[in-house]
Amino acid sequence: MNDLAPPAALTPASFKSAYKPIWCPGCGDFSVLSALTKALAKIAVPPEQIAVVSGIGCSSRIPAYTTCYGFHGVHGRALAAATGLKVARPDLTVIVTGGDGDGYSIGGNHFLHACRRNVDMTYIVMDNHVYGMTKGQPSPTTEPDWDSKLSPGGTGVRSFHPLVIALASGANFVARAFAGDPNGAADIIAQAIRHPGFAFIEVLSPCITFRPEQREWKQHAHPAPVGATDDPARAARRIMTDDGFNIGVLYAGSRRPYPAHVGKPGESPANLEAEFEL
Ligand SMILES: Cc1ncc(C[n+]2csc(CCOP(=O)(O)OP(=O)(O)O)c2C)c(N)n1
Ligand code: SF4
Repeated sequence: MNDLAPPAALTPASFKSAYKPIWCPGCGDFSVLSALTKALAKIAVPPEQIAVVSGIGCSSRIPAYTTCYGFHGVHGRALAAATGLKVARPDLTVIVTGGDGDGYSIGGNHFLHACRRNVDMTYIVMDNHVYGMTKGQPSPTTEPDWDSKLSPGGTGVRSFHPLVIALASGANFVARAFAGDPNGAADIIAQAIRHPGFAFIEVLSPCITFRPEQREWKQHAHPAPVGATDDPARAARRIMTDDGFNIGVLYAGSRRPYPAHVGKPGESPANLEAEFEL
């Protein structure tokens, strides 16, 4: 008789590592980690079949706090690393996590092209409209009139609109979530992982240390009044004209993920390498 125990059912705890997060008490990223582990339990893919890739920033610490394979890379390059990983190992579920500084400043160009390429992965950005890790510099999503020690009188620079830029660049799934609702965020993350192609989730995740006023987001966040559309023009109009706090899946498209030819049964990185040998 085989005395091997059947595999244990996956729960959120199955995806939490033994490392204790070092975020400031009350940081929104705690809830995003909780939402992510709930979502992974929902999709029921074991940790060894998942890779979590990040750049640099408070939010980019997430891979270490999971039991999945992790890659904590260099600032702004998470999507490039994740794209290579997914193309070489299409069998893995690839999730990218990071902040607005990492993803929209130094990594901004990679963001555009990751949307455009539409490789099957999920990108979760914890947007707190500030560089938390380096002590409060304005980021691309900072409001132009945010007055702080490091930006007296505000930057005066127009904010970047990640959702509409993702849509215009070709992302196949676009959603907004709120860290203050980890169950709702978990549902959205699970839907994003299941959706083929590049799925982008902008999570409003307060930095209570450098943007304590973001505690008020709890009063503003509300479910989007209508469900997701598959019409990019309609989605763009809704996203451009909403109040910035519509929570839910806003666009779900049907573009074919890249690359269609790699990852067919029998295809391997060794075969690809052979093609380039002189
Ligand atoms: C090449 C490079 N430039 C700058 C930095 C400094 N740096 C580290 S994290 C960071 C910004 C992080 O902001 P964000 O991605 O919004 O993450 P948060 O800390 O707010 O979660 C910067 C500028 C770096 N590590 N590497
Ligand atoms: S500085 Fe801000 S983003 Fe970083 S851990 Fe603290 S509250 Fe979170």
